[in-house]
Amino acid sequence: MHIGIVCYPTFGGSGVLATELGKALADKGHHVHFITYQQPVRLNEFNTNIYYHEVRVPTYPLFDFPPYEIALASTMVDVIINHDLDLLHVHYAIPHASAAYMAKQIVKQKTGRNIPVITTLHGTDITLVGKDKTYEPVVTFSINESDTITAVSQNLKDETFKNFAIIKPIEVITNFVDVSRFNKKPIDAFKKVIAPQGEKIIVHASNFRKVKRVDDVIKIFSKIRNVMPAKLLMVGDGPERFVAEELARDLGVMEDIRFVGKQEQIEEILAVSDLFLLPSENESFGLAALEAMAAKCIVISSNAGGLPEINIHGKTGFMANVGDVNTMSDFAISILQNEEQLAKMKIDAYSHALSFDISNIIPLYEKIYQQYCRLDPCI
Ligand code: GMT
Repeated sequence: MHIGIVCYPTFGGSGVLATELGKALADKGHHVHFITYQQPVRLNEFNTNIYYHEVRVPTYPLFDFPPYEIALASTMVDVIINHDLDLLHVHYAIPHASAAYMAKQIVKQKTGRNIPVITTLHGTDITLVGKDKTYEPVVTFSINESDTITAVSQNLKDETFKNFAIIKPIEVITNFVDVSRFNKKPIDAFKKVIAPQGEKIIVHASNFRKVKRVDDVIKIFSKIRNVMPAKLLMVGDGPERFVAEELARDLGVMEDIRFVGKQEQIEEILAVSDLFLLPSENESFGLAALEAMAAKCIVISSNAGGLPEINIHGKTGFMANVGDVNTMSDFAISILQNEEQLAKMKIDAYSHALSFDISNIIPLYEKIYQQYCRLDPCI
């Protein structure tokens, strides 16, 4: 099939997920057309079945806010018509679902074709930004106008029905991970550089937005460091980075923390790590935590949103209420001091991640696409 994928190209979970989906579909023989304003970060290999269409947003002195949505819709129209796409799959509702609606109407008027639109809801497009009054009417309308709606967790599906007047069914298709990519042997030399005395390695990876509560990550780490030697790797970047750095200095733990910035080879870091911290205020799914589990890293997280759907308390890691840094650090200290239980939980985390392997999830999306297939066989 000829599939258009629209997503954010940055390090955010929805862009990562959409890119990995597109790559997997291309490997299966589909022609995948990415439509974004920048090359997606995980789109780093050549594949003859992958095409990339950049959305250019011309500026003009009159525009304080260049109209990205119009440029996006116009690019969608161009790609749909000139590459004869079978369908559009948009990731993250804002503004992708409404731009897709506009493109659909234009294509219909120009060619008479009804291009199917599949919208995948990812998280903050519903739980944070989307329900803001400024966006809500357009988000509700464009979700309802999608031909198929999917959400990445049961929790996100429930939140969508709670916050928006959705009149169509929503199918849950969870995030996935390519376990073979993350199940890596730790590089000893790398581990030695980070933890020269064999200290336990703790990791956090996110876009350092407020919703991630990176200050809680620092507080939990400081409590762990008070009772045992340990190192913390902070992967990613974003608005809360300076708050985290300042807090680390105030708590006197900065020398044991490395802010390593945005990393494409996150699997190398996870492979040497023992424990992943994700104390988020909200998390529709927590793709970063799933990737950690696939790398045999246990997860200590909040119990917000969809996290209980992936982090099985006492098996793959531990959970506590949002902001309860004492309980999260108590769990961390007790497991890091128990080598035998830590080793067992790492294996359990890995086994659980296997159920979210890419090979189980891609066919679920393909099944949706089949409904809109114009050819036989459908490829
Ligand atoms: O907040 C992020 O990490 C980025 C955000 C995005 O949409 O780019 O992630 C959301 O989508 C991911 C992929 O489906 C989910 O795994 C994340 O849990 C979700 N983030 C939140 O709900 C805060």
